[in-house]
Amino acid sequence: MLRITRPIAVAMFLLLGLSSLFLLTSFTSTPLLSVSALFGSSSKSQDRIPDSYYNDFDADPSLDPLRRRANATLVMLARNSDVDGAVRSVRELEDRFNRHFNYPWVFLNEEPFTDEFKRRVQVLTSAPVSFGLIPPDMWYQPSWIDEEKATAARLKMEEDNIIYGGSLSYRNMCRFNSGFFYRHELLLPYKYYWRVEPDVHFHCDMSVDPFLYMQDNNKTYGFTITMFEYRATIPTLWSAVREFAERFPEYVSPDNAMDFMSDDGGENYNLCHFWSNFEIADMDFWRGEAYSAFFDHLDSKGGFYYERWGDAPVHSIGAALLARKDQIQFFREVGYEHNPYTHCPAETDLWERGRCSCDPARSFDNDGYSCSGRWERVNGRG
Ligand SMILES: Nc1nc2c(ncn2[C@@H]2O[C@H](COP(=O)(O)OP(=O)(O)OP(=O)(O)O)[C@@H](O)[C@H]2O)c(=O)[nH]1
Ligand SMILES: [Mg+2]
Repeated sequence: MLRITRPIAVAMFLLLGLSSLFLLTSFTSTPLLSVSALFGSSSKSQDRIPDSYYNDFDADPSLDPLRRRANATLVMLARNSDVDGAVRSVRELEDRFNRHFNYPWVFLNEEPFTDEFKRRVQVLTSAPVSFGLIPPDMWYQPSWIDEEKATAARLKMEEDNIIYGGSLSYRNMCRFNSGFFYRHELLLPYKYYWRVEPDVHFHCDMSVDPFLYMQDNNKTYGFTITMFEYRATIPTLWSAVREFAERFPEYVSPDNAMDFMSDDGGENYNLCHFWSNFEIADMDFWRGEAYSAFFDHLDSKGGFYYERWGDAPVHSIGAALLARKDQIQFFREVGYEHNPYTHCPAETDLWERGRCSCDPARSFDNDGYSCSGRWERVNGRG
């Protein structure tokens, strides 16, 4: 007689569990969550930028001018009135990173930049700097939006005290960042970008070229801070995403990161997103067929104006759905602050190597409102 010993019983239980999980996920109508994404196996150190990417600027402050460079730019969207904050951000990123690497800067605005803005920014860097005007059709509310409905939505959100709920220009900005900046003529020559906002802080030396790391490792999207979105700004976003996935299953990536954004196989959004005021990403991904179809689908719903869809959840869901999870990079090495939150490297060697001015104990990663613990978990770390 076959006796079922305890280890055999456990193994059978696990096998049965796994196969029913497979059956369950393979019969959901929307293939948002790929089964293999559930089984991440990487260790905590696996996503760190390898030592070979670090430069020793103490030993040799100048980089070989013939060194490998990526096709990349730093980009900032700003108003003329943002000039002081823009100057502070550029100064810090130049000091911490770009004075060694000399990547170009692109500044964009829907109004012409003043001579004062240009002068104050240009003096900060020896890298090429260009200033672009955003064409009106990339910025302003499209004519097919029902203005009465949009106005009513803004008034209601303002009444409900939703941050930027009553602002039209904020909505223009979110739609532009979601679907247009990478099509601006000044950005078309470049593949990778680092998004920088006025008044942010870079707390650590960056002696690595993050663009080369992205390029060599086929990365699509890099972030430092991740958190929950305000549900009231995106009431119908997830249903539009689901509709997209049902209509265009061919664009949904295998091994995607949907388990980071949904706790129930894609049924509902858990509101986690990458905070897009910092992004290092591949514009060819945004320009590609899949994300273009995704943006057009979302845009056609009018949610940028009838609600207040942010570029953060739109980029994040786009990247999580249409790229593989291993193409999304947590830049744990970068000390970054956008009021009121800071990401500070938790790993002592990274913090020391970067001569970071932030306090790891106060890193937003430790906050209950952060999704970074969840990111580590779905990647099999912690
Ligand atoms: N040219 C232009 N840039 C804008 C406009 N509104 C926002 N921006 C820029 O778009 C980016 C995001 O705007 P922010 O006002 O910082 O929005 P936020 O980060 O969600 O909110 P804050 O907490 O206020 O920083 C920043 O780079 C701003 O400079 C605008 O109307 N015109
Ligand atoms: Mg900001």
